[in-house]
This record gives sequence, C-alpha cells and structure tokens, in this order.
Amino acid sequence: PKSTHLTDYTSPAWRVPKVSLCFELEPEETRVTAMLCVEHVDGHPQRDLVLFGEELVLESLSQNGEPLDSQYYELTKDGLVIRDLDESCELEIVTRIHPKRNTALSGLYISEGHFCTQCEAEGFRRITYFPDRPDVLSVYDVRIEADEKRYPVLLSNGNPVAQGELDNGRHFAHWHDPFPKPSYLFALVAGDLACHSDQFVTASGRTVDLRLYVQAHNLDQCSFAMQALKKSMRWDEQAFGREYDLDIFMIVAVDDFNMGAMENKGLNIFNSKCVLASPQTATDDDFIMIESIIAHEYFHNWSGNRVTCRDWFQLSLKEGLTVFRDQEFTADQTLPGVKRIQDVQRLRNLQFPEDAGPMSHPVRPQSYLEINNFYTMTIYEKGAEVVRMLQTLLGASLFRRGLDLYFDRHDGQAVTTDDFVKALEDASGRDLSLFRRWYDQAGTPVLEIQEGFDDSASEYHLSLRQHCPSTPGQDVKMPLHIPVSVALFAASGEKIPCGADAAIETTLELTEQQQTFVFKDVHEPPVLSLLRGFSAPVIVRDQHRPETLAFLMQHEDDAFSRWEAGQRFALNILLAWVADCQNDRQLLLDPRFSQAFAALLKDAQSHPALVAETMTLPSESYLGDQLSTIDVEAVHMARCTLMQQLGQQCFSTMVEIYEKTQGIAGFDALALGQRRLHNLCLTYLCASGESEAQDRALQHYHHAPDMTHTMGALRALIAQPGEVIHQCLGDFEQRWKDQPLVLDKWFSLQAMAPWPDSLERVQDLMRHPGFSLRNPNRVRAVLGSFTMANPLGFHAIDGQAYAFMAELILELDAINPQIAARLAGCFSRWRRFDAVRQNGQQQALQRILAQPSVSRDLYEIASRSLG
Ligand code: BAL
Ligand code: ZN
Repeated sequence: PKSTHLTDYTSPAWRVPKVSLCFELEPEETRVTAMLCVEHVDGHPQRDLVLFGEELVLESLSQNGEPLDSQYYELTKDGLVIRDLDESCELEIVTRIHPKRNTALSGLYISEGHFCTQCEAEGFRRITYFPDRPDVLSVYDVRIEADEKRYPVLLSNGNPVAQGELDNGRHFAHWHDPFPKPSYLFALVAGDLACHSDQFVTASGRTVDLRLYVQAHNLDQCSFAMQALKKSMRWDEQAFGREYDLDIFMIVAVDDFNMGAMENKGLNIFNSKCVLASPQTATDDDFIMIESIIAHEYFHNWSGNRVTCRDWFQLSLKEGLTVFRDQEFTADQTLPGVKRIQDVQRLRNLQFPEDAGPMSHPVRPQSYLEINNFYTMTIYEKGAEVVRMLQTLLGASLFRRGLDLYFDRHDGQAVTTDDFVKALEDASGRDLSLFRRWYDQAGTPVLEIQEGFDDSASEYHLSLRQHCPSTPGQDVKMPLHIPVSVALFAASGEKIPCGADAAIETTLELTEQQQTFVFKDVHEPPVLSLLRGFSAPVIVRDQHRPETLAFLMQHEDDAFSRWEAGQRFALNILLAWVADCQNDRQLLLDPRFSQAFAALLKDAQSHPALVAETMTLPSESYLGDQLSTIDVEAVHMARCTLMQQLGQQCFSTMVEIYEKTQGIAGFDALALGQRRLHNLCLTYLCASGESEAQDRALQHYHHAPDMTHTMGALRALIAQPGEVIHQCLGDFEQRWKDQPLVLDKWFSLQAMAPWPDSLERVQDLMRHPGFSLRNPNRVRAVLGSFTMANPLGFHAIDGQAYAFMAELILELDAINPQIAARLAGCFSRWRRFDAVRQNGQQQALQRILAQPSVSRDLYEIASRSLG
C-alpha cells in the first residue's frame, strides 16, 4: 500500500460549490443520484477531475444532461478520473451501493434496521464518486426516498425543506444545508425512530429545535443528553462567543458505530453508548462521559465544521482544539482540579505509551497509510495539551482574542494548524515560531531539574534541562518551548512570592535545552512545586524524596500537584516493591506513606472527589511503563498488596467513610465525589481480604439504588474469583440481558477480571448468544477490555492469548478493518516485555502480516508495530 505525505499536498483543481443528492433507499441496494456543480480552478495545472470511489457500482455518468462517452472517463482502483470536462458544468453520477453488506460501518450502512452513515474520514467515497477531501466545500441539497412504514423518519444535514408521499408506500424528505461543508460532514439517517424534542433560544434570540432520535424503547434514556446539549450550547456562547447557526440540531443514537460519535453538520450521529443514560443503566462516570461527548460534538460546529481542516494531517486542528474546549466545559461543570487530574491520567496512561512506542507520531503527522489509524491519543489528547499550553503562554484573555480572530478570519475555510497559531500570534503580538515545534516533533519531552540555594544572596536557583528521546523517523530532537508553572513553599507551608508583583505562582518559559532561573528574596531553602496544573505534557525526572512528597501532600494547594505528590509517593513504593517481588523479598510499607494516606482519609477540608483521586493508586499499565522491562506479575502483585495493606491498616476509617457516604443522591460535584469515595472505600475494604467486607459488598450489590452502586459492588468483588462474584454476575446477566449497553458492562468486567483462567473465560464470553464480532461496542467490551485492561490474562506467559488474538483480529479484519486495526494495537508495545513475551507478540504480528488479504488499516498497525 502507498503512503500519503503532507509534503505532497496540492490544492484541489476543481471546486464543487453545490451538490444535490437523491437516495432511493433499500437495504440490499440503494441508488444514489449525485448532481455536482463543478468548476475548474483558474490556472490550476491539473485539468482532470479526480473523484474517489470505493465499493460503488457506476450506473451512469453525464455532463450537462448528456451521457459522457466512455473515452472521457476511466474507472481506477481508487475511483473515477474524468477528462476534458467543460470549465464549469453539471455532472450527474448515478451509483448503486449495498448498505446491508457494509459491515465496515463506513459510508451508508444498516444498524438495527436503520440506515445511517459515517463519512469521516473517507466514508463518503463509499456513497458516491466525489473529491472526498476536506478542502472541497459544498452546499448540499439532499432528497431521501424510502418505504414510509419501515423508515418513517428521514434525516440529513441542515434544515428541512419539504416532505411528502410517493407511490408504492414510499415517501420523501428534502434537506438543505446552507453552510458549505466537506463531504466528511455529510450524514443521512432513515428509520423507525422515536424523538425526544426540546428547544433552545440562542443568545441573539433565535429558537432552535433540538431533537434526539432513538429506538422507541430507549426514549426514557434521553433527557440527560438533551440537558447536556442545552448546557453545551449556552456554555459555548458564554465561554467562547460561539452561537449555533441552523434552525434545528439533531442527534441520532445508533448501536453499531466505530467511534464514540460524529459531528456531522446539524445531524450528529452517536454511538448509543455515548448518549443513552438513566440512573438505573448508567454509572456516574457514564453520565460524565456522555455530557463531555455531547459537548465535544456540539463544539465541533465551530471548531471543525465552520472552520475545518485543509487535509487530514491537520486533524488535530479540530480535534485537539475541540478536546481542549470540552475539557474546559467539563471543568466548569464539575471540579476543575479533578477534571485536570483525570485528563492527566488519561494522557499518561494512554498517550505517553503511544508516544514512546512504534506508533509515535507528531500532533501533525508527516505521513499515513490509512488515516483512520490516526484518530489517536496524540492527535486528540496531546493536541489538546498543545492548545492548553498556548492558553497558558498567552493568558486567558489574549488566548480568547486569538480564538475569536481564528474563527472570524477562517469562517467557511479549510485551514492548517499553522493558520491557527498565526491567528493567536496576530491577536497577541507574541512570537510563537519556536512553539510550533510541538506540532512537528513526536515524543514526550523529559525535564530534569537541579536546585541551588544561595543563603548569602537570598537566591534560589532552578536549572531546567529538557531532552526528548528519539522516535521512529525522528532521531534528532530540537528544544521545545515549554511553559513550566512553579511555586515555592516555605517550611511553614506558606508560599514564597516568586513571580512578578510578588505573585505566588509563576510560569517559566523554557525555550533552550538548559536554562537557569533565579528567584530573589528567598530567605530559606524552599520546597519546589513544579509543573503545577500539569502545565506541559512532559515527564519530570526528580528525586522525589519522601519528606518532600509528604510535605506537598499536606501543604500543596494546586489540586493536580497535591495529587501528583501522592501518586509519586505511591509510585516509589510500588516500584521498590516490584523489585522486592522479583527478588522474593517481603513487601514492607513505608510508614510515612501510610501516615500520609491515613491523614488524607481524615482530611475533612478536602473535597471527596479529590480524596478519591488521591486514594486511587497508579494503574498497572502506568507502573509497567516506568520499568525497563514490564513485569506484569510483579506489577500486579505489588499493586494488589499495597491496596490490601492500606485496606487493612485503614479498615475502620474506611468503614466510617463508607457509612457516612451511603445514600447520597444528586449529580452535583459533591454528590459525585461522595459516591466515588463510597465505592472506592468498598474496593479497599474488599482488597483487605476481611470476610466482613465481602458481605458488605454483597449487600451493596443487592441494595444498589442505581448502576453506580451496582458497578461499585462488582468492581470491588471482581478482584477475587469465588461464589459471591459469580452469584452477582449471574443475577446481573438475568436482569440486564435485553439492554445491550448494560450487558457490555457485564462482558467487559469479566474480560478484565485478573483470574487465572482469563483466556478460557473470554472464549466463553464469545460463545454467549449476545456476542457478535459485528458490533464494535461488544468487541471493545470483550476483546478491548481483555487486551488493554487484563495484563495478567492477555500477557500470560504461555502466549496462547497472543495466538488467539492474532486469529481473531484477522477474522475481524474481514468484517471491519477499522476495529481490527484498533485491536491490533495490543501488540504494539511488544519490545517492552521479556524475551518470551516479545517472541509471542512478534509471532502474532507476523501471522497477521502473512495474511494476503490483510486490510490497509491492519497492515499499517501490524507493520509499524513490528518495525
Ligand atoms: N470527528 C470524529 C469524532 C470526534 O472526534 O468528534
Ligand atoms: Zn472530535
């Protein structure tokens, strides 16, 4: 397969200002009549019109109403090339497609009997021949014809124009979207769907109809998403001055969906998992996730749709910015410190390893084989961190001015990340040329620090040194422009002024490989608080002495940094214990840590959500990442033992907290935090091994008022196989067998369970009548959970899980290459393991690559992983 390179970008030779589409919908075979107004771009050297097409049957082709002779066009393996067209003409293309056979879920397909589409990144070419690239923007008119009984609801982008009856029990709807858009934002839905409606009045007084379409039996799970939508619409007006622009905004929930959701103009299509929720079926974390995804897709209306990407290398232009915006939104709805901690955890647990492995790529990649493989943590999460650093460097008000300029200047255009940075530069007057390296340089920078105190001069010296390990294709790294927020503490716990105008926090700008910053009027050796709020996506190498960490756990007032001190402390213990496990030494807990932990539990001043975050130990995967060779067994043993010892030592305090946080209702930050703490205490109590705790968890399960409590009990119990957990799982299955989203939790929990027979259990789950390789949610619930969240099972030393997964990924590849490629990421870190496991994973990758029919998606992941 051939790579696409950023350096090969050329602007489009033809514009398509207007597109009319007519769909004659039938599941087996749908006819699509596309009328394209095409105009050659004056002076562009390329004269041929290149249209992409995949899995299409061409029925007819005509120019200005005249059939085009076959000598003027050529069907190629990528589509259709048309020669000698008039400079400006109307092109009619009639194609036939087969939605029911479309198991890749890209283009037009069927989910639970409804038609739906997914066009990003390159799905539109599976609907009709088209210049399917984001820099070709068109105004769309869409007519949909279908059987009225089976498909009473017919939707597309924009505003509704007309609808009516046709012969033979069919009907039609006509939609018009006045905003020029790239083809990846096209959407169509047809089905027998129920509607939850509401209205929103924009800041300028326009009334917008809001509609959420779902299967009728899910109508009772819509109100939360609708509220989230209304909150998002208001927030974007208030926080960013962005108002909605059409008369109607629609969301449709579908069960079979490759992604979480899609921001199609005016017609967002959502994975039902990311929209449906009631307290009975969804946990607090589900609710928070749903609110943030509704917000994310809605925010794309400006950051993505009104201003879109010139090419797919600019994907982070819309995704990084929109993730940043949804993070800010969630922070405003909940507790900002908690949100920041969770975002950092996500980045460290998922993006840092990506950036340290064979799939490492810059926020603006240089090349790809298959763009679907680049919807990554780097594009999304690191991209958001890059935007956040820009905000930190410019300050909130100049940053906002820069964004306003960006939206004004580029409304209706397809632009680049350079255009984005330029707008911020122009609005702020700052030179961001060095900062731009963040877009092109892959890898996670490492900061090393050196401190010095000059008593006689009352000066504190802080030297920062940055370096970045080489990444595939990038051996040499340049220094980056890194904002490093710091504060200095006196031994009393008071902060020492350290910035301009005696500010107690300052942001240092590291722009060279090494720099020394001097703080004057410091009269005692201070305790340094570095990278407050996680001001840059970097790794800090520091000595992290226990006294300092304990001090910061007690005195630090930046939520992230306080949490970080606790995590560091725990990490140091866990890493030492991994070595102890490997050398058959006893695992002895540093009393300074248990004291700090106990103090945290008793700290009535701290918000329960922050206490819960701090009590949560670093994940096994993060712990593994800190080792030169990942030792899954030792890591698991160390972490479980620390939970056990903390559970034992703090048993009575945890019982007290558990009881105090019983029966908490509501959805405010305090209630969310208290429920989280309640469930977490139960997990620690169970980890202690006391039998009383199991009884408590069983009671907790049987009296759970909602899914948050139900899952709290199951998660607490899952660590230990046995009668109690089996009883609960059996009950859960019976209760929820008809609710696929809830049953996914049941599948996922078991696939993650660190029990000795994990692979057999996964194989059993796959024999369950509810399992299907065609439903991405179920595949993720079972196989995603097993490979990503069950290290003991997946990396079992016999290598059987590796061989099993290789075959399964190939089977899935024939059905849905995007999902197969995602799953194959489980082998990408093989170099980090011992020789036996390396060998097993290499063999799995070789097996995948040996399959002659392997998809481009899967080939790219497997070949890059193998290196
Ligand atoms: N654009 C794909 C889904 C999302 O990131 O919103
Ligand atoms: Zn997005």
